[in-house]
Amino acid sequence: MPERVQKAKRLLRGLVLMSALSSTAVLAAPRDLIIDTDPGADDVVALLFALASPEELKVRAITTVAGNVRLDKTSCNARLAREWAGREEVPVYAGAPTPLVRTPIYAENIHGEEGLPGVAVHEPKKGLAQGSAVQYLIDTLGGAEPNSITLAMLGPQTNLALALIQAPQIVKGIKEVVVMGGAHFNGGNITPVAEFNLYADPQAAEVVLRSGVKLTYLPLDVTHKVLTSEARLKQIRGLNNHASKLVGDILDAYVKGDMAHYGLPGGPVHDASVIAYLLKPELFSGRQIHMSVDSREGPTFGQTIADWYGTLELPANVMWIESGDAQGFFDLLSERLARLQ
Ligand SMILES: [Ca+2]
Repeated sequence: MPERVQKAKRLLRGLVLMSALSSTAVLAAPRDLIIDTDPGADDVVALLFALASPEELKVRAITTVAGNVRLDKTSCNARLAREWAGREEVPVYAGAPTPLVRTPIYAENIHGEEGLPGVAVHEPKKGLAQGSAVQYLIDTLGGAEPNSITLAMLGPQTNLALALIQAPQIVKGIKEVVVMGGAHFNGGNITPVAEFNLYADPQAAEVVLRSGVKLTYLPLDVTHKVLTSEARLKQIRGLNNHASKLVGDILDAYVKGDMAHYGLPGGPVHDASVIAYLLKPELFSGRQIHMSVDSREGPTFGQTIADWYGTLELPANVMWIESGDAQGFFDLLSERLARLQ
């Protein structure tokens, strides 16, 4: 090969390397994130997971909503998670105490009276931020650079729906919305066909869906494949810090009901999958599909209609995640929990 060709090839390789390095540098900037949540056992695990990952996730705020338990309790548990993570600089804003239209429902049978099974709940040292979560979303998303802020939706989508109804222009500040919710192949967990977060406020999910924002759904289809096991719980407990003891105690109590009800060998940690997806999307796989939500009264209230096979020939409006690497998830969760006190 002539020397000048070799020289040109070396130069080209250098340029490719430089461009790869510069794109890595761009990717390495932490993602601006707002976590909207209704803690909830799995929400608390998700919050600890996210707050232990500051290199990738810049958690701007935690916004709370009624869901698993009443709003005062979800707001207390969100502040507890923040305290346990040693991240009290992250503000917690309380949001909607009731769904948009339907009568409120809670899941105290799963998450306990306080919304947090297996551990003692106390009043956290630091209080709530002033103002409502809905106003915070309007102000923050409205004032943000275009496509700059990600929302992790870990409960009913009431807060974001209210913000979008009051100020539809805020959609431009949103980079993407990643939802734990819905069910298709798996079937539901609150009715035979509906998953709790969508059933608790289907009209809110419809508002978010109609806004045209980039949406990813992590439904029960995937969370029921990412299950605890004795070895995985031992892996977490083996970290031997306060956070891992808390997560071990919470999960021990939380997974029992699901294991018995579904006959599963372990329990799902639903909301934490959203954080794992944001940190390491390669652990998951899915498809761009068309999805709608049934908000009519009746036996299919709250069901997500996920057109996995493209039967309706409608444009795709969500990324629907269908499977995940369970051991990869627990390895990542353990690695992050190890960083906490
Ligand atoms: Ca939740």
